Parts: sequence; structure tokens; C-alpha cells
Amino acid sequence: MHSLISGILKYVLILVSAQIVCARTVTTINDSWRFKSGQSSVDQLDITKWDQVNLPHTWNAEDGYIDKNYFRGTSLYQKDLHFSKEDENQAIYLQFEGAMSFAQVYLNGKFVGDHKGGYTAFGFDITKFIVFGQKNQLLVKLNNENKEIAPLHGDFTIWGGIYRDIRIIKTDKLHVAFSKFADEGVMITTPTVNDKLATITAKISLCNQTVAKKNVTLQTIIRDEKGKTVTSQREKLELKADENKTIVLDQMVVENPELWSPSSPTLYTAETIILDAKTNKPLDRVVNNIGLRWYKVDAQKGFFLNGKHLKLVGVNRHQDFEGLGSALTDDFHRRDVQLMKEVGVNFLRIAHYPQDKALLDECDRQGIVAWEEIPIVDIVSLNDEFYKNCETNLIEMIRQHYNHPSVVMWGFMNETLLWVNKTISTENKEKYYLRTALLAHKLDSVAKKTDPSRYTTIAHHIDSAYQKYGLCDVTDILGWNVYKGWYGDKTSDFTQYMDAQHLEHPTRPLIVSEYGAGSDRRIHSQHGQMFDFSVEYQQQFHEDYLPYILERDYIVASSMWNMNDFGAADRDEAMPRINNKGLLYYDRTPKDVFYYYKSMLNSEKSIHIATRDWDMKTVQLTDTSKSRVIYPVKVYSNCNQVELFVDGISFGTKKLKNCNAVWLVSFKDGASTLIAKGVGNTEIVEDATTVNFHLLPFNLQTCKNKSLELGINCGVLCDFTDDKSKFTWLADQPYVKGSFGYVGGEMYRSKPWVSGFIDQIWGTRNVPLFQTIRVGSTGYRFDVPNGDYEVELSFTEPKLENQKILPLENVFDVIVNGELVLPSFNISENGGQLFAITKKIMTKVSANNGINIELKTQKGKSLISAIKVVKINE
Ligand code: GCB
Ligand code: CA
Repeated sequence: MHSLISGILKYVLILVSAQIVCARTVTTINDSWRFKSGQSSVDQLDITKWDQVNLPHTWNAEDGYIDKNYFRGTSLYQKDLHFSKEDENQAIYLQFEGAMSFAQVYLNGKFVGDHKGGYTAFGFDITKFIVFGQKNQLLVKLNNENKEIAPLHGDFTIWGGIYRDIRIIKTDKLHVAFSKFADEGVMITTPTVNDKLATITAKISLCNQTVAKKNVTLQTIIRDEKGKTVTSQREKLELKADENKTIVLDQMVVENPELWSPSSPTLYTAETIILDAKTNKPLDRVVNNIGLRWYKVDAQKGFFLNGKHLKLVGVNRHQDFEGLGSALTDDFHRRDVQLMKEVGVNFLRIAHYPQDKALLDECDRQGIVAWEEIPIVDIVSLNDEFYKNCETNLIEMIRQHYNHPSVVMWGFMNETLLWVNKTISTENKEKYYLRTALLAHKLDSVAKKTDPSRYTTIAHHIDSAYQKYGLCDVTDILGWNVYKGWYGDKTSDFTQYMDAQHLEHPTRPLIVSEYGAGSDRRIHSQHGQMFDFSVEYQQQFHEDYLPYILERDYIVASSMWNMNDFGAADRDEAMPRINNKGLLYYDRTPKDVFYYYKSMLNSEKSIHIATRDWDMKTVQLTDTSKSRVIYPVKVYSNCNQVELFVDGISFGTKKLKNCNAVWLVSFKDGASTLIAKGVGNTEIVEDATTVNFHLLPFNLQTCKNKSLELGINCGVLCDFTDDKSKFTWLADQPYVKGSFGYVGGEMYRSKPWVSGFIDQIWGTRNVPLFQTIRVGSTGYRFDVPNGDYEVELSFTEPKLENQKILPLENVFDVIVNGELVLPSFNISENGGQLFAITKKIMTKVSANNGINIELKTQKGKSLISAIKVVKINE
């Protein structure tokens, strides 16, 4: 009994002392907000009728996925806050991790402050605005229009809202200062790091908000990963009433440091405590992670970490997620870094803006080397206000993420000359170039002054104007965004470009800051082509690029575009409002190409059968005598050799080249089980999956007495599968007797390298089916058996102005088995310009004549996007 009581007492004592040690409390206030979209003033509004929301929140979670002109404007957030009488002698700080993008904050009707910039944290000391012991009204007026705030434009959606955490920090009136740049108040540097020894110092800002002089002890404790104190120091200080003081600590020495690196991301912690000198009572406390590492960039040999060469290979990452926009809880950010680790990359370009602290913390823990940047993208404003905001955002980013060992370089511009020709008049161009270069120089010096320990960097697209106006030599490192083989040219032109750059400017450290290709899991092709969005072309693109990058030491780092599909509301591609160049789908399901990277970069043995992006295939047999189809199966693996089994039968062992091998497998109708096994490994590496084939006969007459449903994706060499119904329209093919296909005509290409055209098509989910068109065909034939059929004809008309291929007016008769079903059909006049038009027509097939669809031109050319033929009755 006695021991129980003393046990409880001890527990209570621990609790009490624990409470005292928590000199600072940090609590989110993400819950129970009221939200009013499209309002800028509270007057005459009944707040109880506003939406009730929790943070993180974006007001574009719906329209950001539908409408190019998603809502950009002002909205209001309101929340009641309670502070007790006991809080009265505390200092209270309101911290926003991020709100898009111009925030004005009011407490109890009084203006507290504002912030410009949607991606950096900010905060305010709200102590003097609080009424203690009562309800306090917090109001945030937020606008995501960005007239003078970067980015002014960009290939990504500007999700409005308070999309990151908000916190209340309560601490003693004497505390680690709340900085106007919303940093930690403790800026840690490691002046010396080598194998034998590291030194650590910090700049600490303190603030005494009491009316009396105070004596305090400032204590810093450095601990290792196990929590053991490695070194510490105490310093006595006197702070006058109302004084702010910045202290630079004496250097502390860590002997035989455990270095931070991607393979061993050891972290130390630095605990900063302010104690009352008399009572020893802790007044405030903050903790930061430290990584001990040193690094160097060499224009010839690349990146060196802790004295050893480290090829940096990685990804860019946008922060948003399918259906949620940017409103993500921290676990999403951590999970993405874990996926990076799984794929085996060691480098991350945090594009194109500062991201959540949770992401950087995870990079520190997982050992990902990072480039972080502010979002000056596509175009700059020549206005002073814009310059000032850019500078402030840059300082905020650097100071806020200063202590993260993962960050080794700061960036501040991406493709700033991209929009010159679109938006700047000829007479103003020269001025634009010069001012952009001036801004770059200014920001570079701001970055170096704010953080002399890190490199600066910049990303350009391929345009000689960057060189001409000196924009290539502003920063320590230069990034090129290269899309050869996607926006024109060939993938092999990539190396030519990079090698020539390196040869001409041998002292410039170069990064391939972007390269990538889009894909859509509904689109497949055995003849993948640039800009067809097929899964197969994206794989080929990366299989071409990555080996080039790995072979070249002068390429300091590379970051493929992009880790994940992301919201880009301006895009009208296969997946409108989305940029689909991800290694992962928008919901972070890995695409098969993810495993190419994994095989290449993660040294752990792995194997992956690359059929997951399309596991229900419809394929037509190639001739009458066959009942099986020959179809390629690709396996990604870093095993030297792999054996493939289909339904238990071996299809042989293959040596892998570039971490992949392709087997030509003969498949039966229905499901087949695939197993791939790494050969000659001590551990078992294998992968198994199922794929389904729906085989269509070559000779359609053999479909008698069977259900028959077939489709053709006119105008492109890609199969298209509806991701909901799973129906597949096969790639366009010429008519051959007994089978089906087109008679005459050509593929419509809006640009030489684009299959089809790129504009939003309304009224359909199956946008790519419509974006690809056969033009000038005289018809299609289907040699189907006798019976009653439904024929579904799909049309759309692209924009006809400013294109060379199509006449401005196109009128044609559609005749099905001799019956004029669509006389003088003009797609536009039927509402079909950029709109999906589908006509279902019944027809009877008799005397083994099949279905003959004639497209008879009256004016211009015939156009057709897709055809589906379904047998209804015998
Ligand atoms: C770029 C841009 C990036 C785009 C990307 C693309 O060069 O820097 O913001 O999203 O190309 O997909 O075109
Ligand atoms: Ca089509």
C-alpha cells in the first residue's frame, strides 16, 4: 500500500515537473473554423450560416479540378479563441504554416498584420490584442489572386485557402524571439565538419517583454540520436526591460561526429532552454535537428558529400493530392518522402515553392538532399512591390528552413523568360530581360547574405536569351529543364544539348533540373510516340534519359519531372487540369515506370512485372489461324537475369539491360498468372500478378452466336480504355478483309509532334478518345456477322482557326449500310466544337455484308474520333 502511494506520488511529481519543463506550449488551432467563400467583409453577414471547416482547407478542392477559371479572389475564415486569465502573463504568438497567398489577420476587430506569399510561414505576436478570460474573434481575410506576389503564372494550380497548420504558441514573456520572418529564432551553423570533429554554433534571438531587467541562463544541449548529451553550454545573460538581444554561441565541439548522408542520415538535436537565473525555472525551450555534413560542387566531377562523390539523382515534387488540392495533413508530406526513399532517389527539388515543414523534417530523417526555391515562375513583374515580396519570401524560406541539413541549395527562379513572347511587347522586351537579370542578381546576393553556407541555383528552359542576358552565371549552380523528346525533338537530343553546354561552359556546375513525359493509364501503345500520353512512351522516355544522366559526372544532379501527377488547371491535355508527368499517379499509386527508377536507383534487389498500369487488355488476334495473341511483357529489375513464367510455363531467362527485359508471350483469352523470378540471387526476388486478355478474333465472322462489342480509337496508334467501364477502343488500323478498320485518311496532328490536339473537350470523361481524330477518311468497315447492330459514332471538331491541316468548314454525309444517317453533317453546327458528340445508330447486317460506314465529303474533310459497334440481336 505504502509503495503504491509513494509510486503515485512519484508519478504526480513527474507530471508536475514535466509541466514545468514544457515552458512553451505549441498547439494547433485547425479545428472548427467558419468559412465564407467570395466575401471580403464581415459586415451584415451571419457567421453562424458560414460553412464549418477544419484546416487544412482549400476552397478550390472542387473547381480546381473542373474549371480553368477556378475561383481566385477573397474569402474569409473565422474562429473563436479562448484564453484564460492565467494566460495573461504569457507571450502569445499566432503562427500560420502557410495560407494562399495574401492574408490579413484581425483579432477582435483589430488589424493584427498581413502577409504576402502563399508558401512561407508567417506569424504575429497577438498578446496585446487578446481579451483574457473571454471569447476572442479571429478573422482571416485571404486572397489567392497574386497580382504582386510570386508566382504570377505557372503550370500549377494556385489553391486558395489556409492549407497548412495554424498554431498558438504560448511561452514566458522572456522567450526565444518570434521573428518577423517566422523562423525558429535559433539559427544553427556548423562552421567545421570533418571525419574527426565538428563544431556547432547558433545565433539565438531573445526577447524580454517584461517591464523589468531579467537575469537568465541560456542553455544549449547537443544530443546524439540516442539522446545522450554530446556537448552543452550555459551562459548567463542580462536582458533589460523590453530588450531584444541576439546571442552568438561559442562554438561547441563534437568529436568523431556521426555524419549525415543519404545512406546514414544521422541527426543530432540542439535543445535551447532559457532558465530564470535565480530560480532555475525554465522560461522557454525550443529544439532543432542538426545534421553534420559538408559538401562541395565541382563543375567536372559533380557533387561531393563528406568528401565522397555522390551522384545526386532525384525528383521534383509538387505538394497536392488527388481530390484534395493542397489541403494536406502532414502525413501526406512524410509519405511522399518515404516513397522517394523507396524508389531510391537521393535528391529532391522542392518545386516550385517552399513546402511543409513536415516534408523537410522527413528529408532530414530519410537522407534526401534538397534544393528548395521560391516560386518566381514563367514571368516576373517589373514592379517594385513584386521585387520586395520576392525578396521577403526568399529570406523567409531561407530563415525558416535554415536548420534543415537536407537543404544544400536555394533557388529563386524557374523559366522566367518563358512568357516573354506571350506577354511582353517588342519594345519592352529588352527592358524585361535586363530587369529580370537585375532581380536575379539581387536575389542571389540576398540568398548569400542570409545564408553564406549554402549554394544558390536557378532553373532555365532552353532559350539562348538566358545566356545573352547573363542569367546563366548569376547563381553557383545552373539548372536546365530539358524536354527533348516531349515538347519536340528526340530524347537523344538531350545529351547533345547537355554535352555542348558543358563543353562551352566547363566551369559551370550543371543540374538537369527537369525532364519528363506525360502518361495516362487509359492510353497504351506498342508504338508509343511523343505526346501521345501512352504509358509506354513515358517508360521509353525515362529509359532513354536516366542512363545518360548516370554516365555523366559533370551532371551534378538530376530531378525528373515529376514525382507525382499534380494539379495544373491551365492544362487541356489527356487529363484536363492535370499535369500527368508523374512517376506516381495523383493518388500516389506507383506507375510501372516508378519501378524502372527503383530498379536503377535502389540497390536492394527488386523485380516488377510492368503490366499493372493495364491489367485488362483487349487485343485483336493477328490472323485467322490463331487463338492466342503474342504480346510483350516488360519486367523491371536490378537482378542480372530474370525468368518469366506464364501460367506455370517458363518463357525463358533473360539478361536485363538498363534494368529491363521484354518477353514476347503468347496469351490465351481470359486471365493469366505471371511470375517473374530473379535468377542467381541468394535471396528470393520475385513478383507475381494477373493479367486479363479479352481476345477479339481476326476474322469477325467467327464471332457468330457470341456477344460482340468492339471499338476503334480513330486517328491514333493508341488503345484507349475507359477507366470506369473498362471498355477498350483499339488503336486505329487500316481495313483488311474479314476484320475492321479505316479506308483512307490520315491522323490529325495539331503540331508535328502531337498526336491529335490539345484542348479541353467538354461533355466526356474520355477526353483523349476525342482529341485524336482521323481526317479525310472515306469510311470504316467492320466485317461482322449478320444481325442487328448498334453503331456508336463519336465526333468532335478542334478549333479551326490558326491550324494548317483542316479547312475552316467541314461538312460530310454519314452513310451506314447505304442509309444516310447524318446528312450534311457539320460537327460545329451540331454543337460539337470542342464538345463530345456521340450518335448511336441502329443498323441491320445481312448477306454477310458487314457494316460499311461511309464518310462522304461535301466540303472540307471528314472527321471522326471513335467508333463502337455492338451486336444487339442475331
Ligand atoms: C517546366 C516547368 C514546370 C512544368 C513542366 C511541364 O519546364 O518548369 O513547371 O510543369 O515544364 O510539365 O511542362
Ligand atoms: Ca480518337
